[in-house]
Amino acid sequence: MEKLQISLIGVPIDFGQMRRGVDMGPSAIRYAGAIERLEAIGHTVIDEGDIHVPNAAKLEVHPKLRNLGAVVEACSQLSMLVNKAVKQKQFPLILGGDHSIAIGTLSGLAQHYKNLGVIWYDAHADMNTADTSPSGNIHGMPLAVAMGMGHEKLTSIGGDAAKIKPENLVIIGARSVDAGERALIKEKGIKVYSMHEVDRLGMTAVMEDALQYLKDRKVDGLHLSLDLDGLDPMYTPGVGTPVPGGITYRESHLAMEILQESNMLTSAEFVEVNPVLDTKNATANVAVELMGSLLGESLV
Ligand code: B3U
Ligand code: MN
Ligand code: MN
Repeated sequence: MEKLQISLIGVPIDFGQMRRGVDMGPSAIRYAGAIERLEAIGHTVIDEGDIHVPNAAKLEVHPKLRNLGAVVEACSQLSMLVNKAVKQKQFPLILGGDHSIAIGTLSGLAQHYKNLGVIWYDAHADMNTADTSPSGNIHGMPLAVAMGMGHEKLTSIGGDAAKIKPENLVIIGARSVDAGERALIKEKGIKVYSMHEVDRLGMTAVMEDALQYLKDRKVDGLHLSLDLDGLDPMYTPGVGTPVPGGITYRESHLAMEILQESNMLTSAEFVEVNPVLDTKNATANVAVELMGSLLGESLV
């Protein structure tokens, strides 16, 4: 296994949704031993610390995009840091924060990868726009933004062009999808392995299929965006919008191991860890264990 220079970037933001506390996610994940775990595998970790998240109340407000100004600020900074990491041949590993941060991550990655593949491990499709969103929460919108849809202030971070192609995206674990998102998935022909497919095919087939699909599209990089609410809340209770009937702990480790074996992965982010809603930091602990499987820890 290739030993990586990992650029660890914390994004302590909770403005993309309404449950306070997910801004403590990076601390919770560090406290759960992320750096030690990655170093034990043999990787070098360059800890960039946490980016500065401005006070939302002082920035632009928008009736249908909660805390727009703060999200734009944080994502712009993150985009630059991710860009810098990739330029220096480092592996960006981003710790959230709510899922709105993926707008910044994908923007930074798009500066280098012109045909980026994305695996979106999530109970949700995160593909709303201000017009379709039932909540006005930007954490439900990053995929729409990355495909070039949504408010100009969001889509223009790191350049006006779309950051990802709909045909290079695979969603795994979906089980709470809004009407507007469903229409967009149909319209764009987006590949989704919902919980139906996970149950029916099993995680091995889902992952092998997903990776073959992305290989066939000749992706030049592969980003994993892992929302801890993709797992069943039995394993990861510390998330803002838990949805029952999720992916198991074992299936998740298996998915991470298959991703590692593929040798395709070029970046990852772990989001929506909210220690305030958790018991005994369970969710951050699972995040760190999954990072281990993803980045080459072996069982025996
Ligand atoms: N789809 C809903 C709920 C939601 C999205 N992402 C999370 N929750 N974590 C929305 O508000 O867009
Ligand atoms: Mn999400
Ligand atoms: Mn989610």
